[in-house]
Amino acid sequence: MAGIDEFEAMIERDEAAFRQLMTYYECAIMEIKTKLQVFDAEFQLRHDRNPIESICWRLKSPESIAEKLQRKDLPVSLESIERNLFDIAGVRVVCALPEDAYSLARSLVVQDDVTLIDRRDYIASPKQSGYRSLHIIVEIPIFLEREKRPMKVEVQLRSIAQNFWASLDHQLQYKKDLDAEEEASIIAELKELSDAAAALDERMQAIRHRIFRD
Ligand code: 0O2
Repeated sequence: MAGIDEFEAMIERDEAAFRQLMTYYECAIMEIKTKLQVFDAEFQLRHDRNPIESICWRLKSPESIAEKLQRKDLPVSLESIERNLFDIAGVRVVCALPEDAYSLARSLVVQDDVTLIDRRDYIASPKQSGYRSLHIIVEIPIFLEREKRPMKVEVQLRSIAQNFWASLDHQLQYKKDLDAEEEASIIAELKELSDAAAALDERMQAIRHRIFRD
């Protein structure tokens, strides 16, 4: 694949600079994680419960970066990665319920060192597959020895039920040896299960409001 070869050649030429850029993204992830952990601790103090179930993160793999540059017909360079791809640094926040996803996203974007770049609400408007999640792209500065550098991070926020669904759906994407009919039937069933998970979330949310009277 020409795009992958070009990407590999670019990394070989500029390995130190590529590693440095990835480290900067990792630093931005650390900043976001710390902010989320602070919200969680503060929420526990004020409301006696934790909105965050778990936080995980990843740096986009070189293969996935190369594939996306090629798919979008973008130049293969470090500048192009930084300018055009906003999901190199990814943080996934699994919240108890969907309303926690919204409230955590709000808390994050109102911070004065965080800038909202993009917001995709796949909870309000699920994807065709049934995928539900709130995605925000934020820019946050990292403080290096000699400079302050704004970096972009994609934060995906979703409920436990939405995450359960997305994890199983993700496994299907690696299973490409299914025959077409079986695959279509699984996709249709997954879509139904996504709606069932959304109904479960709604009922759980209603129960929470009854318990906490909020
Ligand atoms: P990874 O980890 O990045 O290799 P864009 O080109 O930006 O408009 P993009 O990047 O596909 O489109 O953005 P989108 O669709 O808003 O979000 C992409 C990410 O959301 C995916 O990352 C998944 O993590 C998640 N996602 C989107 N749709 C689905 C889905 O139908 N099922 C599941 N399980 N996850 C989904 P990447 O790029 O696949 O992975």
